[in-house]
Amino acid sequence: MLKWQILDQLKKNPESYLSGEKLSRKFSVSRTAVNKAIKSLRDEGYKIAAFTNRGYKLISSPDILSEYEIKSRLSSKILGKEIVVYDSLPSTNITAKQLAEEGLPEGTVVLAREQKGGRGRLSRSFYSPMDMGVWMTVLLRPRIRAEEAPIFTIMAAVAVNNAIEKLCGIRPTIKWPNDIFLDGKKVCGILTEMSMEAETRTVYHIVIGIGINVNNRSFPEEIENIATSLNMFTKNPPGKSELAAEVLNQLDNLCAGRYYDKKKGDLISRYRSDLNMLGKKVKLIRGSKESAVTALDIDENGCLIVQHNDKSISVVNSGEVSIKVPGGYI
Ligand code: BT5
Repeated sequence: MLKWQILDQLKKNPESYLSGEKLSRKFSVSRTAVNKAIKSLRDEGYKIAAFTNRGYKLISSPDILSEYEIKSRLSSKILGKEIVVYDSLPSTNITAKQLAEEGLPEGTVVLAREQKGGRGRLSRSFYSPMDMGVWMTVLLRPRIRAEEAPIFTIMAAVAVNNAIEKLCGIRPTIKWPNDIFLDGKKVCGILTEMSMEAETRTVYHIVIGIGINVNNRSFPEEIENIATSLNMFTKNPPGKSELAAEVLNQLDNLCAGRYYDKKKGDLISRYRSDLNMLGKKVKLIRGSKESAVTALDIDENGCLIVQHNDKSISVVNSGEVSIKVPGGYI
């Protein structure tokens, strides 16, 4: 598309002006077509200066989720083959599952500027307001059995931490299995869902939903004490497309080599060192059952090893854990 070709040129020449005439010759289009493309870029929020006799210069790019801004930063092999960005969706996980059923390829990524029905686990909701964060879902089609699927949540958590560390200079911690924390508050949640064949428990597809708060200034009352956002930790939070692309690059890197097999040891030790709960008393919530246990370690599949009050030890592969803090649990 002409406007993206022109934007490429403007980005490649940040210091100089590019004349309309030069651009029209380069892409063999009319001057009117160049003007139209510039107008369309401006409508999308790109600030482009224009000086008679000198031409155009890109002053700034908008902080929006866009296919162009993400793709131009990707170095991935599998992820981002197809990128679909919506203005508003009920949930990127729901749309990704529909696209998976329609046969879209592995590596498809669905993003939305806002989600009206963002989902957490166990039908909980995930607050995803317009242009405040990265709300995205990755579609994968690994040949694995359902029991192996939780490793994808672990990969996503490490990928998010790697990306935030690279772009913001701070490394968050992880609350097993799927929450990313900064300074004791949740900055990101991950929801991995799958479709499988009931008989053989072979996975058809997996969708990994990742929600990262980036620009939030406030949260609804019910989560204001437990939620946080990247802009509360750095004066210059990354652009949302930049962050989305870095998470995809990191996740792709962890997925590479028939998914996780080759690098599983590294992945688990990285995840373990990011966990914020080992050695601590945690509340284990499984269905309607709750018990106080000590989180000891995680095993090679990412399952949590806990010690009960009677000193017996068990391995937890599902359910949920709350961390005990003074005065309660988070
Ligand atoms: C999660 O569930 O944290 C998984 C969230 C996954 C969100 C992504 S966004 C893209 C994709 N599309 C979707 O529809 N979902 C995924 P869970 O561990 O169950 O936590 C849910 C709880 O987190 C809620 O009950 C709130 O207490 C809290 N919460 C809700 N919105 C939040 C936010 N924006 N930031 C921090 N905490 C939040």
